[in-house]
Amino acid sequence: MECCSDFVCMEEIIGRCDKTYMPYRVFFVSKPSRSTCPTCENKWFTFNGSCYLIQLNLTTFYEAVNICYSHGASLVHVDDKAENDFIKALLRNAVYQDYWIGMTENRHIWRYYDTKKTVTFYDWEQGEPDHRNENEHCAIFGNTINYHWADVVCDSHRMFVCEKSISVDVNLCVAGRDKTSTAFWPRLLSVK
Ligand SMILES: [Ca+2]
Repeated sequence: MECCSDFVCMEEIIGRCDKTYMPYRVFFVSKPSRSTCPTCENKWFTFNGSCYLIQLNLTTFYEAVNICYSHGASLVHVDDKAENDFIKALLRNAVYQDYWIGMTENRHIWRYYDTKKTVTFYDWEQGEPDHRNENEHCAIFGNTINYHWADVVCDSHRMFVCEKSISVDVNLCVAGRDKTSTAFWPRLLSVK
């Protein structure tokens, strides 16, 4: 279950979001799973505040960037081990191929392509990045290396994953998604 961005997930099983209103403390409880708050669109996977779309077309790095952009998303960022594990699990269940990661290298420093921020988490395959011929400025999850990372030529063709934040209309969230089903409307459990 995903709570709205400014809500805190209290209980995954029953689907409870909590928000502290000053001076009131209000709990909203609604139907477990998808209807509690908006989650990702159809075909997008949800994880920790982001939505992920696996793209099964083979494109260059820059084509992949543009296609993600057209979806209001970025080529995937991998911020930590948990996110890396999540994405690798997705890829193992997708097509057996390499997938772009949204970062590029310059003078052996890796930065996210869109934000230009230095990358802090890596999952390189042993011996990677090898900067072969000083011509490998992009990175992939490699299918032959159990989806560890490798640097490759940006003009090569790979599949890719787009990522965007879950965008939330808080009013929609409070009202619940199933507006026609009053049984699942949020209930005010306690005020003050
Ligand atoms: Ca390499």
